[in-house]
Amino acid sequence: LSGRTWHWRPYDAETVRHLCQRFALGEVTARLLAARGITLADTDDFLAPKLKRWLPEPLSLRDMAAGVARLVRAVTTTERVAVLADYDVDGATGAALLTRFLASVGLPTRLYIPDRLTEGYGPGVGAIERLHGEGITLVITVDCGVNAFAALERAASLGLDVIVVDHHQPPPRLPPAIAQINPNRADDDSGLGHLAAVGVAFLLVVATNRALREAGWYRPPRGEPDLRRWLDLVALGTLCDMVPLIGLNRAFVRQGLAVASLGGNPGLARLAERLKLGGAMTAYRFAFLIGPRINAGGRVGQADLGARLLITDDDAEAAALAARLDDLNRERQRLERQTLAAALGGVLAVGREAGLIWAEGDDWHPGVIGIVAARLVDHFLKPAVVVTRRNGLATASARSVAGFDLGAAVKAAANAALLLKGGGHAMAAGFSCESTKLPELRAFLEGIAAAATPVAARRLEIDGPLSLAAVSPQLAETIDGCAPFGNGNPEPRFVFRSVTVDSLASVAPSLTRCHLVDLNGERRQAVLFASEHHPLTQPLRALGQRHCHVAARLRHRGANHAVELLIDDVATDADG
Ligand SMILES: [Mn+2]
Repeated sequence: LSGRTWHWRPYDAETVRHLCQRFALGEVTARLLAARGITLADTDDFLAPKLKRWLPEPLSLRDMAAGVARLVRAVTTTERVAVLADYDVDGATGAALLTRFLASVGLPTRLYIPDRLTEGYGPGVGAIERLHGEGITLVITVDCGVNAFAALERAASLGLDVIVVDHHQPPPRLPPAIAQINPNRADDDSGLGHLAAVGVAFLLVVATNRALREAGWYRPPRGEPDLRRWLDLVALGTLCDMVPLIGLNRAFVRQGLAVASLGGNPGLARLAERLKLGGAMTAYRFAFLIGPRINAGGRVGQADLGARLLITDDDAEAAALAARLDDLNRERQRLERQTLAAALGGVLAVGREAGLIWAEGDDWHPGVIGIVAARLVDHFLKPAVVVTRRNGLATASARSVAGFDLGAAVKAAANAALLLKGGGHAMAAGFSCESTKLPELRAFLEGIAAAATPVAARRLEIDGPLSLAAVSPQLAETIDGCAPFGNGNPEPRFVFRSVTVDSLASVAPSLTRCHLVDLNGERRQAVLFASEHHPLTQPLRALGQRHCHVAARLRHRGANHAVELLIDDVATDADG
């Protein structure tokens, strides 16, 4: 009913049979593994990813050796060091990891998180001059810096050393730095391009720790820190940055979630408490409940709150910061709802024939337009641009679907002199321009979108049919064995055939609850997250007692581990 087509994830029946026999797996699990390309030889590493097995030699990253040598010198001579990071979760966790590690080896550091609204993204010339003025002699940038020509050239001219720890796509020529540690450098052959910045930062920590040990830094009474206790930070940043959950990332997340469940980080513990998250930490909780609160400060409040929450060891401060971030997140949600409603209203008023969704308004909060663009993509399954206008200036955030290279389109617009500045990658981009240029710019981008054929957003991948009777806490636990899910390891989705939808109730603005009932009278709780305007909401209500097929994922609910179904799409026989 949403306009998407359903596709079975293909798998090899022979592999499924072997997996069942060799590993005593249930048929459903074996099917999931086979559909994800996991072979017999990989199965152990997949089901129980060990850090020891996946952790590479950190020095295999280009420039790692130079960065480690410089950092060791800073530690052993107690230099004044600053950690500068983006406010988002990857940046905040990377900054917290480096800050905690350096503090544990005796080096206090200065935290600097630029305000995206006033300073822009990454290190600016102003930040570099300020840190230099404070007597800082070494800056480590995390999750930013690879493109910061002006700032890094200024630092070089001031004699301020910089180590860049990043994973963003680098330009052909790199700005000057003591070390540019980035697995996505063209000349880096570590094969670690899937890491988030916090993952790269962890490798810097591993290598620096080893170098300090070899330099005799840990002679008593000074002890060596246990790096594993900070894997909670690595897992959080990795999950929230939406990098593929494969190889080392999988090991980081699995081990990090186990560490997080012990509650050793006061900030994370207080935040989980505030959200009433009892029990073990899960990938879902990190990605969708904790993560948005960590970066809420950067979106609508004060940029460094998230990083400070992750750094503090003071329980009272942790509780205060957790409360503040939770409040800011509520404010962000309110702004997001308001902006989404206004944007949807505008889009629906003009119809939806174009190959690109365009929404613009005055004084929409720049901190939420990216999220609103992502919601519009979910809704219309087309690339979306959300523009906020203020004082003759327009700022935009855009999200795409597979098959349409948004970054390239924005670059083309910049080359056509339509933008003041702009950049991004295939799936997400941002730009600013003069408001008077908007009509021309819109026509320009719609022209490019019309020529493209975005297809993937219209596909819904399905792992297979399942009966309602099979939906149980035991099955959910089995599926959790294949977690964490995300990019590169899609969460299992099943089809429940010939069911009716019963006791439908709208319980919140974007939340509908119901029961699915099959021909045998088996019932299960289900939930649909979709606003009133979502293409599924009205048709679902109009179904009545007619049979339909439901595509859904399993979700634990509450502390009692009941299982409910998260509805992704519904088809009737009329859909063919
Ligand atoms: Mn990142």
